[in-house]
Amino acid sequence: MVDFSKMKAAQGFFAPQRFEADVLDCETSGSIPTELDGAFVRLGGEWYYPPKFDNDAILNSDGHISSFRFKNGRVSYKSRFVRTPRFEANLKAGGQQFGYYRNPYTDDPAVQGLDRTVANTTPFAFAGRLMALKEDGLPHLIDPNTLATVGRWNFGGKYKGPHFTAHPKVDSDTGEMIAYGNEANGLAGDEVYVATIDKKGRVTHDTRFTVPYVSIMHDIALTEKHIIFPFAGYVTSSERLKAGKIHWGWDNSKESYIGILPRGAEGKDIRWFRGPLRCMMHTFHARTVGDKVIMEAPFYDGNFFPFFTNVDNSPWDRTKAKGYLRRLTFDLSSKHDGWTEEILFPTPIMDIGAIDRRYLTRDQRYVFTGFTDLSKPFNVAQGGNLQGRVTNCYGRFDVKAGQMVSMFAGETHSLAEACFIPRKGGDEGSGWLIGVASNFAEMRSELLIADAERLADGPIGRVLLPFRAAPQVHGTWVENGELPFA
Ligand code: V55
Ligand code: FE
Repeated sequence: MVDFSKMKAAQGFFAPQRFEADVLDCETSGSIPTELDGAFVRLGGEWYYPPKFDNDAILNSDGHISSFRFKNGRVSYKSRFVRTPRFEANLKAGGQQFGYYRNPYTDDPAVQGLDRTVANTTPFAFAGRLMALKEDGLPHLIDPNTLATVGRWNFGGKYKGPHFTAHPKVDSDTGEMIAYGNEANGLAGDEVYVATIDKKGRVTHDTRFTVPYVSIMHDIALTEKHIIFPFAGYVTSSERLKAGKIHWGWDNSKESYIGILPRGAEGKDIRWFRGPLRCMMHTFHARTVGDKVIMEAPFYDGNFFPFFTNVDNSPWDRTKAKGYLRRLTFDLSSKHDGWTEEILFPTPIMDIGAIDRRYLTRDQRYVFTGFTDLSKPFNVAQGGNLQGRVTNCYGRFDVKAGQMVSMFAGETHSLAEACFIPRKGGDEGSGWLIGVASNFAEMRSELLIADAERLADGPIGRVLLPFRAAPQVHGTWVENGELPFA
């Protein structure tokens, strides 16, 4: 029996949809650039069965992968559930057998020992393969044309960690990937596994290090010379998990840590820097300049996730869940174990966004992300009572000049993560910015396309879906040829 009636989040725009979609030639408005030949692949979570616990993290919902395939000015849309061992086991049993986010002690006995990952975070194309990633499991390979799940992939047995990050980084000059996984020595374990993988998909180096305390280590930054590992605030332990709690809690008494590991070095060579508590989830980019490492990242003031509750039982503080574009500078020639920090823009931003990945390990000028422009209208009569709570704009932030140019999505719209598509042969930031908007007035989704150098002109085209698109955590543009599209 499938019964969503007791689930709090089962109503409204983000109510679970259990179907898999195919739209062969989508309705569009404006113009769809004919230069675009590839696919915008998105991944997110959708509950196929309701969670066992109503206060579980949305991050525990089933992976659902979708793709907007662009060719000759036409677009087709497709979406499929990621058929993880967990999804298949639930489908066979006809219900949710898995408990809280990353806590196997809360699972039904029938599924003890089964891979728990839902593969719901990042789609990633690398070495001719499309992978669905989540930080508590191995990659799942996906057929780029059918979106069928092929199976788990550990780089031919050469990637030796049990977990693979949702945010591997690819060196824009060498094509080499850096991937890692935390809790590599078991549940709530303090070891991180790091691997270097060449552009053909061969693991060429790996190592391990231990962390000052076990925390979410969701993203890293990569320079020509260094790997930067930020973490802060979230905590876990065997005791906590055995007590049947959700994997992470937030501890306001902790400091932030950022580890810097020279590329190709052994884990013991990691150098830890310490700073005031922040919620450090995603990064934009970083560079090494002489003895300095400089990173730009959208860090929050405090706990971003209300479902990872504070360990001191204090209520979640919405005012601290604000992200700012920050620049952190580390001086490797100094013995000082802190960093300097500046906020580059006064406007709070979404902590996910895009850069021109062709220049990932170089000095960069532009960061693209969503934010809420409170001066723009929201149509409450048509879109509901959401004013001030929608991501109504994309911005291009010039981190050198401190300038921002923005694009308004519409008066009943809220945007998911922005994706940058480079123009072939173009300079940094030359290309298109695309992303999916929820249109609350019409209860359906639109894909917006803008010229990344002319955001203020607004979208040049839209792809109109006749339903609410599958949810998205992250998305990626994959050029035809990078993967063998039909
Ligand atoms: C994040 C997302 C996750 C997860 C842990 O955005 C952290 C951060 C969608 O899954 O499992
Ligand atoms: Fe992420």
